[in-house]
Amino acid sequence: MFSTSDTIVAVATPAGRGAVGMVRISGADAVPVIRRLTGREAFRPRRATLCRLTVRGDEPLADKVLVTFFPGPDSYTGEDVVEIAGHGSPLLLASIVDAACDAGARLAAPGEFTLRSVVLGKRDLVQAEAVADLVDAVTPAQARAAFEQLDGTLSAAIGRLEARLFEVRAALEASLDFPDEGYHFITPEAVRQGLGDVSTDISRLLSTAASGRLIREGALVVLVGAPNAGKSSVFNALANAPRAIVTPVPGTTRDVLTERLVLEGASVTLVDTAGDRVSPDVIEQEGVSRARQAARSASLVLVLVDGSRPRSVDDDTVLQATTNQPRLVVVNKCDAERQVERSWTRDEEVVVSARTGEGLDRLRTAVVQRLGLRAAVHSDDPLVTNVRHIQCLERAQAAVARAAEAAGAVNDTNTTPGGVPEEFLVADIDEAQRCLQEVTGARSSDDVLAYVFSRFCLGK
Ligand SMILES: Nc1nc2c(ncn2[C@@H]2O[C@H](COP(=O)(O)OP(=O)(O)O)[C@@H](O)[C@H]2O)c(=O)[nH]1
Ligand SMILES: [Mg+2]
Repeated sequence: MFSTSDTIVAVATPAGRGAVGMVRISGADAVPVIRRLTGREAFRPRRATLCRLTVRGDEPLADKVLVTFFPGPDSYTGEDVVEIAGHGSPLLLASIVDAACDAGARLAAPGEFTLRSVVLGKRDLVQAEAVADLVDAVTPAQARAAFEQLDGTLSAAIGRLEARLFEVRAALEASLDFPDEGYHFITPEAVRQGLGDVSTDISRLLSTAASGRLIREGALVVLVGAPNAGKSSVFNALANAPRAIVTPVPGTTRDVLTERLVLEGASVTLVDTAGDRVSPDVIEQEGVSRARQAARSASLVLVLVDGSRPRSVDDDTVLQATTNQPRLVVVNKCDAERQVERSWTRDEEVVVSARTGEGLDRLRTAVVQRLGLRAAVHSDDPLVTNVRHIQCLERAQAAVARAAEAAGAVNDTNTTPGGVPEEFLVADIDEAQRCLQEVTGARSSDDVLAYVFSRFCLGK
């Protein structure tokens, strides 16, 4: 499935027309293929050469193209790579790919260039995934997180954890190898210490993971509240556009509206919903049910309350429904005299006026704070953003915890008969190491690789 013995080709620029388009070829036959397409013998490394492409030696294929040859191993994939830049016509680029296939290459699968770079040791799996994240990044925070991972800071942190586990395990195995001497290469106390350190470090990495994931995937922030609380007005004010219809008639909003915002460099999808109330209107009922559904999948719920009126049954219903969710209570209409009692929710409140704009900056800050985005962006530890990495780290953490528990059973003066706890310990440490190695791809199955590279674009 992951053969690197053949030569692959694909269009590397986005689908559609553009000023310039690029075809990339990688593999042992990259040079023979380009020779056949140009009739030219030699290409200077890393220099653009103006060429004319022909098919089977005579028929002109393209106007003029720039060919750049990157000899392996100093190329993106680690193999010989040839890049052909031409006019960005999809038709032209497709015919260059066809001609390259006729000349001995085959069509690349999505992500196959990057996959080869991993197989050939140019980058690890975390860095390969960061390449895809960087391509997908639409906010500065996403790009920064991807850059950092591409730089290898997360890989290095995981490498250090793994090295620490290796140390402990090697000493334990040495002790197991010489049971009769009764000699121990490591004291149970040192084992517990080592495992404790690793556990603390994994916890630190995981502590910003939820927010890191929000940075990578974007956060969903849903406005809920009684009808007429001013959800649509706040939505419009934060979106800086009159997207939602605002009227004094309760039950105006029936659909779920979304708007993408960038808050402190992070991507937030803001959702306006129908006000929660019992209504005989079937359209409004559907709106209310969609609102509840949106609220359930939210990273953060903004519960809007009309501050210019006494609290209502509808307010209570919404607060009741969102008690177990990350939420912020927003008291709107502070330009009018306050009627709603203070601190009846026990939640911290953000007081705003959608009409005058008062408090909206505070609301933005509170949202970013509540989502943990600022802490994540400014954390000194490498940011874990990828759900695959999070899962591997959690499994590693569990295995370390099991090992630590077994270490507690190893007596200081003597191992229990047969040294059983030590063997269990070694197995758990091995499992933890495996999980860490799965993150960076030092040890990974075809399934993991297939999963990772399935989300890449063609030509990357
Ligand atoms: N005085 C005042 N009225 C507001 C404010 N925000 C919204 N409103 C009014 O409250 C009514 C309901 O607003 P709307 O945004 O449609 O509420 P929704 O039903 O929660 O979406 C409209 O008449 C708005 O003009 C505010 O900050 N101050
Ligand atoms: Mg509305």
